[in-house]
Amino acid sequence: MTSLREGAPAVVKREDYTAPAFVVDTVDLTFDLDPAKTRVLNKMRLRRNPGVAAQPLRLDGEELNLARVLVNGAGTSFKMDGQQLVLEKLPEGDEPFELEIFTTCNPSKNTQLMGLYVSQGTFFTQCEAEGFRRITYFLDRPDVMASYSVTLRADQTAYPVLLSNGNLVEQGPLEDGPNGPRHYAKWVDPHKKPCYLFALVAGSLVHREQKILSRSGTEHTLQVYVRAGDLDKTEHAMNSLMASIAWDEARFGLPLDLERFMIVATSDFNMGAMENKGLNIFNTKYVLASAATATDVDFGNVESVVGHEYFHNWTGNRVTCRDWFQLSLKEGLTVFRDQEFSMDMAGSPSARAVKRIEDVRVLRTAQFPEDAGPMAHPVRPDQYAEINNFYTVTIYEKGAEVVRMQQTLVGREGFAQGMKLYFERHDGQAVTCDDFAQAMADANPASDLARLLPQFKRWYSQAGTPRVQAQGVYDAAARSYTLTLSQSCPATPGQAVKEPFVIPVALGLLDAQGQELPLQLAHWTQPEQGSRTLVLTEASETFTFVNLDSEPVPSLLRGFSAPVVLEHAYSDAQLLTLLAHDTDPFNRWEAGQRLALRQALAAIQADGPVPTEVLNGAYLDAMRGVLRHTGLDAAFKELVLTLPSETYIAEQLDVVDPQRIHAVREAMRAQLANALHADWAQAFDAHQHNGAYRPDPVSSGRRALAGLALQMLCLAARHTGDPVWPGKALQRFKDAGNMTDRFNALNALVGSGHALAQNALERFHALFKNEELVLDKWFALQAGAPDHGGHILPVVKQLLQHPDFHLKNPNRARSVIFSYCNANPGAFHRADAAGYVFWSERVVEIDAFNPQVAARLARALDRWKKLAEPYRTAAREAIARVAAKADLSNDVREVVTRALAD
Ligand code: B3K
Ligand code: ZN
Repeated sequence: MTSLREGAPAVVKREDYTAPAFVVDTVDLTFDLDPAKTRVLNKMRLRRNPGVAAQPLRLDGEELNLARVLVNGAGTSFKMDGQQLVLEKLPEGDEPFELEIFTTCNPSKNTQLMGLYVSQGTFFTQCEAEGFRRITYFLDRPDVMASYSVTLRADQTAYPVLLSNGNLVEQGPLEDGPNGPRHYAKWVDPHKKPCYLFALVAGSLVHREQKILSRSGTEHTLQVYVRAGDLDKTEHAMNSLMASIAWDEARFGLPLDLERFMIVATSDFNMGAMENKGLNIFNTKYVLASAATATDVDFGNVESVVGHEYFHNWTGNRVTCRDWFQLSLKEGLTVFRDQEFSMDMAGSPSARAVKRIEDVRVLRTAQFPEDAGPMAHPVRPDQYAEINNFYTVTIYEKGAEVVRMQQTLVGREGFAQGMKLYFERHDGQAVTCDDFAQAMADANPASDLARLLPQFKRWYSQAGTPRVQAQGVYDAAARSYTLTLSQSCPATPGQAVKEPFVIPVALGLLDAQGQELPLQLAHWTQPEQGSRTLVLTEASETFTFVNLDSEPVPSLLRGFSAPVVLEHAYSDAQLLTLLAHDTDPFNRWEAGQRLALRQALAAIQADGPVPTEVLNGAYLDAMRGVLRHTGLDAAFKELVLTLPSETYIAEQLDVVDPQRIHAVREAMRAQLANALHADWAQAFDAHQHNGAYRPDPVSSGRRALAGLALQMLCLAARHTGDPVWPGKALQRFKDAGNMTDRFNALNALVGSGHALAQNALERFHALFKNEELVLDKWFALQAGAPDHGGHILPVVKQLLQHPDFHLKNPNRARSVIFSYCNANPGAFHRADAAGYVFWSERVVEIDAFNPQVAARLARALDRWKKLAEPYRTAAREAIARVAAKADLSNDVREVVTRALAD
């Protein structure tokens, strides 16, 4: 992020890439750590890059005070060009030379949390994407990889722990300073790395340690550092790290390449975590977990984020990105890897499907809107004004789907071979998305991926969510079923026309009783059992299945085999068949979602007031059937019985009236609550006891279903006035032996707007007033609760005045402001525009000290153009008010400029 706050932000283009003019071989950093004035001595050994024409050295820097520049030990002339330090008089030729730069910076004033900053008295760094330039002048780009040694010097009492990347090679006392004893530690990283992977931590921390042996018998030390008092919440993170290490070795043959691997937690962090080589820095939210303070979802997130950052050690760190346009090379691939890890950890086919459904839900509720909005960009973008704005669901989650499709096209074993070739070719290099896909194809020369590679790569270059239309015609006389698949992709900013994609469509056919039918395409001699993946490459293609005695029910896009919108004119009866019988659990769930969605859309688009009966009897009976089913897992039932979100429903409409969507969905929830009352009660009773807390898929699924049941029972009580279930919810809230049950009970009371909720909220606050992460939940629950007559915004405003609310802490800001603006559409979109006014004020307020967080919040109105009046005009005015501010960061400027573009 740049602090340039005037004029139009400069746009960086992928096509302008040129290799660096200099190579940095070694970097030797010495820090004298002081919150107000940290001194940084940066001694580098550089050479001119042989293949590049001789030119001045331009080093990036930001908010640094420059004191001294020496070349080969002697003073030299230099000039500043904007934020860059330019050295023109450097030794000619290929010989290496020494460059010494001495700067100071002020970590205590660093509210952006990029570069070197202080959180609760401890120093942390965050360098990705362009934070290293806030620490010292450097060639701050990922394709400059160097060997680092780092000496940290600090007061011993305040900063007893001094950490950096690699191995600790020396430590000891220094002469006393004005604050008493001082000490130092020297770290050497054995691996070359780009500067975005540099890290240091200095402060008063405690740690959990674990020794492990890798498959080859090498010993490694694993450490998790936290504040004193949090050690009892680190066991799950350590277990997750050990499981990640074992998994990467077993599945991909990738071992830990470091003697020591450290994770450090901080409460002040802009995102989830950071994969710095050997020294991962984490938001506490993704490290700390105990039964008393974390929910099952939190436990799952810790496992997946610990895995994600660890997997970056190979996919990101050993092989990194040539430039930031290639970000998905490491992020899409690493998300794919963490998804696979979580699935393998989950074990049973049902638990794997639950994870897949959850991932697809994220993709469809967050990435599909992004792909259809003003910030739409390809998985490998062509340009950006601010790279931090491109850490998006498209780069991450759609990028992971693009990797997943490659696995689908080459098979699981072929994919492992492709990974092997990728590392053989590129270990130690900074490469491109093309290099990855090429390795995958070359390792599988006979695969569809190799055959279709140039076309497949359109997934990297074309933005937008493709739509696949499926039409089936059964010919009784010919006993054949002809399936026509057609694809199209809407225009996105800067891309009016799209070429056809390579779309793997996994499918099966069921008979009317739900039995899986053998598949036989017309040209096959033999039928096949089970699923088959068709590869759609043309705008439209026809596939004819033969030997079918009756019209089949197609189960299309099984497992969500491609990130597309699938349109097919299913009859209700066909969807009910799929919901009841499909062997593919994803499509079983999807059938239920489609049934609910079509009824929601009918009620939303109908004239007149919102009906109380939105859901038909067949759907309610089917849901009852799922709830009572003895063969389905609780976790899966919970997913099926959860209605599509308001955001997802909105995406299906051309014109969005958020209040009508909210009202219709609330009516559906109420109907589901009332109509299935006895079944919910039975489900709650059957799933409420789970023994000693363990966050495994089976017991967490049981807690999830019990939680949903309780929510439904309290919702029904709101309509009937029945005091029994709210009373039971309060009791459970009090008695619960773990945070999941406790929070679900609280949520049931708050979500149903019951009078007992207030009392429970107060107790909850009193119980957990010293637990930051639990307080975040407390804030988020209130800001994200279902709105009744506009009551949430005043609640939100009051929460901002709460003594525990701290705007500068990103987790806390997110817990209230994002929960309201980004995650509570029914409360945020108000006819009086007060939600938008609130949003615009907060964007500007936060932008003044933390542009990255502000720019995320600024995305809340991305889809304003779809809104019905009066929301549309009011939203545009709110965005225009933000855009009219003269001193916006590049980050927010880019978001609002794109939002207002035609
Ligand atoms: N690579 C980091 C994200 C850095 C974000 C910089 N704005 C975390 C991750 O994806 O693992
Ligand atoms: Zn990542």
